[in-house]
Amino acid sequence: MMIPFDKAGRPIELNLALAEARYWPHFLDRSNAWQLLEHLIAKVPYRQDKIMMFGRPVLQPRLVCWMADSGFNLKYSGLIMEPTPWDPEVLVLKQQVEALTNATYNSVLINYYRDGQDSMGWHADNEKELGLNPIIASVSLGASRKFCLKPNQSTDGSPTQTISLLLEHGSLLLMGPGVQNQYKHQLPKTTKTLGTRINLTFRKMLTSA
Ligand SMILES: O=C(O)CCC(=O)C(=O)O
Ligand SMILES: [Mn+2]
Repeated sequence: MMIPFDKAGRPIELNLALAEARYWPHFLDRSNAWQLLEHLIAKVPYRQDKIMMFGRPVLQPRLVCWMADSGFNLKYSGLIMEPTPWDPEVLVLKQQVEALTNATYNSVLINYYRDGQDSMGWHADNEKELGLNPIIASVSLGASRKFCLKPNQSTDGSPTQTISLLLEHGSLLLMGPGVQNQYKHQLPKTTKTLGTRINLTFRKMLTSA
């Protein structure tokens, strides 16, 4: 019998100190991934919120959609977002991610980066609603973008070093135990001319915000 997810192959271990993360460059095959990207561009109701930066309201540099089981609100950047109901293709993707990562999720934050100027600053996904040691699975579609991880503290007293990896079209990055507690991550802006990217971070909320 064919196991549908063995195409993803063996993941690359990131070998992080104090945390577990692994990366599957070919989680989705390329044509499925393009089809899914087009579907998500056309069908997902995105929003662009204003957040306070240095005391002034500014538009966030990306579009977002919070999709989750009913009743699971997300609190982020001082806003409460009520969930959009599951899109059927996102639910299929969720099941594929669950099978590969051996975990379950009840929500996903979908981020739409229109070009290299859209970005996400340093943060950890450590809201109390995610519990003590969240596992977050991140699927990337479209333009490849650099993703950075920076430890909160160095383990040997030397300055902390940022680890960068390229998140490619159709890939899956599993941020396992330790990543949200011991590291921060970001998706920096780039002056390179590149197209749209959509990233989906699947999460398991234990309670609603
Ligand atoms: O776009 C990415 O790769 C990162 C997204 C992210 O960190 C988040 O949604 O919390
Ligand atoms: Mn994050």
